[in-house]
Amino acid sequence: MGGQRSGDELLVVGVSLTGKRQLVLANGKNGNRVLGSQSSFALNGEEHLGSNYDRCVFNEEKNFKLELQQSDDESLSGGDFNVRDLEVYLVKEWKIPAKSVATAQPWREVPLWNSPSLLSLQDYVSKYHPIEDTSVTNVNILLLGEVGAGKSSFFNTINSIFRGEITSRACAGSSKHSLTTTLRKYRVRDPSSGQYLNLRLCDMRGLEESEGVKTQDIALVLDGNIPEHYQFNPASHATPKSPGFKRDPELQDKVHTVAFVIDASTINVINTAVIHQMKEIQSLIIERGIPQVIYLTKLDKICTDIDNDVKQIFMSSACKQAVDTVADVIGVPRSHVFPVKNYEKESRLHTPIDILALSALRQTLVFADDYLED
Ligand SMILES: Nc1nc2c(ncn2[C@@H]2O[C@H](COP(=O)(O)OP(=O)(O)OP(=O)(O)O)[C@@H](O)[C@H]2O)c(=O)[nH]1
Ligand SMILES: [Mg+2]
Repeated sequence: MGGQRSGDELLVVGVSLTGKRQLVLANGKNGNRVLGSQSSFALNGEEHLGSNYDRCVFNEEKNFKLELQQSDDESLSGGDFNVRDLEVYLVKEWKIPAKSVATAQPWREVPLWNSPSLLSLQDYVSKYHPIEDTSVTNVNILLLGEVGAGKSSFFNTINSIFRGEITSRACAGSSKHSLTTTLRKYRVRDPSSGQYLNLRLCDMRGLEESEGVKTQDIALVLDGNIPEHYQFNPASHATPKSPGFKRDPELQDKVHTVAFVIDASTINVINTAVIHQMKEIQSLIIERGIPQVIYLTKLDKICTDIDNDVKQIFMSSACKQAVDTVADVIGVPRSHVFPVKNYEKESRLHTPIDILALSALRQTLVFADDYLED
């Protein structure tokens, strides 16, 4: 398949898959629906090609080639294998992976990418206790963000660091709707002490336009009313009659810091409904005086230098630009935005990846203490 980028719009002119099936992607002018030989169906259910179809290679002329895998054509065609010829599909925005442009100076203080630096961060997190004179023994950090942003992967990354090997306790992957459907308050064990860390990473269903979690449910999560394992229902929010609903939550049950998890490779195309919901959620967070941070993920997808070597993150102009944009769009100080690279393709731990994730977590714990102090 091929196409040409023009301005901010990318026109995909056709697809021809080898074998019997022929697919040509349709555009949005037919209400984003395409005609198969016998039926009509929504293309991919969305206005843009999802992360399932992002194996996109650009050449110097900005022509691109999208490499589809065998499994893609089923999801593209909605399982309709009678599809032969479809119309052109218009992709509204496609971020071209930035060429490696290094800034003259690092845009933020660069950590020492070595084992002592990692050990000191690990030591801080494993010895962390919420400030005394509160009843709180564990701080609750809520991971919140769009479907597929990397919330569960961030928990897996932290858990892997302490386990000393790549782990995958939380289910992570690409899917049209949120893979995580319940509220999980994950604890992390530090094998060196045999103790659990004094924090919980709360993972939940992602935000999305149609089937996402309701803002009312998020208010209840912030206030500690919703129990662990609660199954979010996109059609209706929790009520005091919901199973396990906590009518009188204590400070220990509440969220003490919110970490918005944002996919750097899609910040320019975040669905406006999702941004609107994030703003509503922010009002709830601000009303409650809860600190907020941003974990900016998938930077390896916007800068080839970072993909090759995570240590380049603070020298990458694409990363700096992404941090500036997200701070502006979400409305938080840039110092609250933490670039991270989650474990996803790696088969062993890498010190720089660990340092980025633990630096983000360390600062989040400092903010959580600020909240508890007040
Ligand atoms: N390249 C890259 N991929 C990532 C990164 N973080 C997560 N991913 C991938 O993105 C996909 C979605 O990650 P998840 O952790 O499942 O995202 P989520 O926010 O939990 O998504 P839902 O539970 O579906 O709302 C997975 O395929 C991950 O492997 C990252 O930093 N870089
Ligand atoms: Mg998840």
